[in-house]
Amino acid sequence: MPEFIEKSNVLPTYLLKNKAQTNFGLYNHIRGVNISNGSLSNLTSNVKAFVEQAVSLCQPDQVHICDGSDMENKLLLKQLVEAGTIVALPKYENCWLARTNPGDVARVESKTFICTEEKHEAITSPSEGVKGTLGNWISPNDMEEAVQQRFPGCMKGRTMYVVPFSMGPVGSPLSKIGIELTDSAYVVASMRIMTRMGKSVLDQLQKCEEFVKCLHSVGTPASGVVEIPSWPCDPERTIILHKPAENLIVSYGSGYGGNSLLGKKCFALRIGSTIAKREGWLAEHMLILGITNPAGEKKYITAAFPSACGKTNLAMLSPSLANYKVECVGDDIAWMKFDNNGVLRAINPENGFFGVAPGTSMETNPIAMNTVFKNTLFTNVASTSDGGVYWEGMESSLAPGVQITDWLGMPWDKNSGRPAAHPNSRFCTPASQCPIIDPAWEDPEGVPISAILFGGRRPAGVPLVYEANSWEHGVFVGAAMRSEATAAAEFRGKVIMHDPFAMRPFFGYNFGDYLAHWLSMDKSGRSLPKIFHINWFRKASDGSFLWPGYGENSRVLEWILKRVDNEPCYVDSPIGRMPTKDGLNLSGMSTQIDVNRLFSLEKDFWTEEVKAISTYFETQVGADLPPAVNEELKSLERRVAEM
Ligand code: GTP
Ligand code: SPV
Ligand code: MN
Repeated sequence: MPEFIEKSNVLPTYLLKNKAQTNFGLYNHIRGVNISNGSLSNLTSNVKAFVEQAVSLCQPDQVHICDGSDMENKLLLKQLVEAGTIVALPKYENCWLARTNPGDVARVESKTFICTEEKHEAITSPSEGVKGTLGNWISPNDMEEAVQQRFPGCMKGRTMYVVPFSMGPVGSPLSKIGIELTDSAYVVASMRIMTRMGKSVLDQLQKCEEFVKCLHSVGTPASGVVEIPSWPCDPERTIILHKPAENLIVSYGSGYGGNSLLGKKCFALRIGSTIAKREGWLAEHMLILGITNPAGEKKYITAAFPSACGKTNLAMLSPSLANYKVECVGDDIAWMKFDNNGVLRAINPENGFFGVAPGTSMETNPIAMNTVFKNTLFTNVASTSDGGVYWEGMESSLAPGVQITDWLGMPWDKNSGRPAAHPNSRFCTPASQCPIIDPAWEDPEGVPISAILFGGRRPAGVPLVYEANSWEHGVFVGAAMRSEATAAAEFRGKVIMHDPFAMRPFFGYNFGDYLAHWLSMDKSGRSLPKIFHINWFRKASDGSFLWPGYGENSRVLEWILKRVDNEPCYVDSPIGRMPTKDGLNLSGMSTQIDVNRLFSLEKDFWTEEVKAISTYFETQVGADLPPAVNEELKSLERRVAEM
């Protein structure tokens, strides 16, 4: 147990209260450090204790308790401009561009750890000589050591911000609260967009004491030399630690995305999945959308695709099919729980979109384009001489004569031979600005889910869509997911990686137990959503996509909705249920579709696929694999053998 947390847990409450009372009114400080904004008296004793311990450890120059107000935000943005961290984008209203240290541009899965007493609680046991890929474990002692090697004095000369935030609408029975302590004003400004942040959360904490402790520092390299003062970080010693037993997250060395906006992957997925396991619900890397058919019937679906594989795009779909309407509830994370009527209900715990910029365009995602040009913090995109932004895909909206500066701050043109925007550059924008935000997106009860989609980038072999035969088969399909690596993580090259449930980087506990938890959802009296697998990314022999994707994906959603209504528009195949010959509506498509290739199932491919899944289960999951999932594998193997 890290010493600074242990202390906070053993300090008697009356002592803390007395201390605060002595301080308050005379001078507003905590452990001798001045509080530059906010008042200690607004913090519950638990929060106060957490802040005190972190102040002792990190030794900031001052403490700023965030209230989430406009004025506070303006002040922070001004400071960020003065520090050179962001620049204004005068072409738009209240938009800003941050350029990071080029060594700090994505999540770092290899430096992310789950801390439990027993290794087996956190991760599966790979076979001898095999490197585990389903998460990293750290012992409590090693975590303590990692903290002590990095955090003492790490905020000297800096401000520690106290960021109270709610994942989910403040006060919803499905929501959870966190307190992030950070030395990055960029993180504060981003958290204000991505979560409900500020005073209302402190008020809510007076009613429910529980919160997830999040400690974050961008750090300083061991040499003491900050290479790029506008973006301090310490890539060499970056580490992201999670201790589920204490609802504790400690992150050091990176200011980027999922490494530093601790409400997102660290809380809503890793710690969230452990809370969900305990409380009997699901915390998943899934978008949530509502779709209304021409008859006016509305259903909600969720979909899990790995990072940079199309969640934001699907969540904001503009259907090419006439008289269909898609509305967005969330683009990255779903918290789902069966209600008393046996209906699975989902909330989006986030308040904004941290979306991949490159590839977003008026042609592919006009809804996102109509969302992001006000009140948005861009990171690592290119900028234009008329005060705007630019990235790959925006070619058609570029005004003539405009000069481009790339994400590194260098002059750029299309002959530069490198991308203008970093492939993992992002927009951070309020969800409420999305023109198709669902009317129920903040419903405290969540929206009812009819279907769950799994998918990934599969250039070969995997058809456009198929349906699982049962809940167990669906859990197997999720467990067997694979996808081509993207720039959202530190991996290089186009290798096909296993990414079960699109959660490989985000499991908070043993993957075998996670599968068992999914299987346990199948209880009598519940209406289980149907499960599907989709692949927008199958390629022809010339390397082009066989399916145009984006708005045309509405055709696949239509088939899925028909299947949810039990229409007999499917045929059985060895891998699951596929659309009948005229089951998928392809009428009026502008491009010629090679339907046969798009849906073809090849015995050789699937024999290899079964082998790969089997090896993966054996070497990575081993004895932790629930028998029901293994049986699904065996019956797929038999069906493929008979192909
Ligand atoms: P994270 O935010 O990292 O979790 O990513 P995401 O799953 O939300 O991915 P996103 O929707 O941002 O898509 C990533 C990239 O996939 C974009 O650059 C798109 O161009 C591309 N993409 C999305 N949908 C489609 C599609 O239907 N077809 C094709 N070919 N590409 C797509
Ligand atoms: C992802 O990688 O899945 C993201 C971006 O959504 S980050 O918040 O950096 O994890
Ligand atoms: Mn994501």
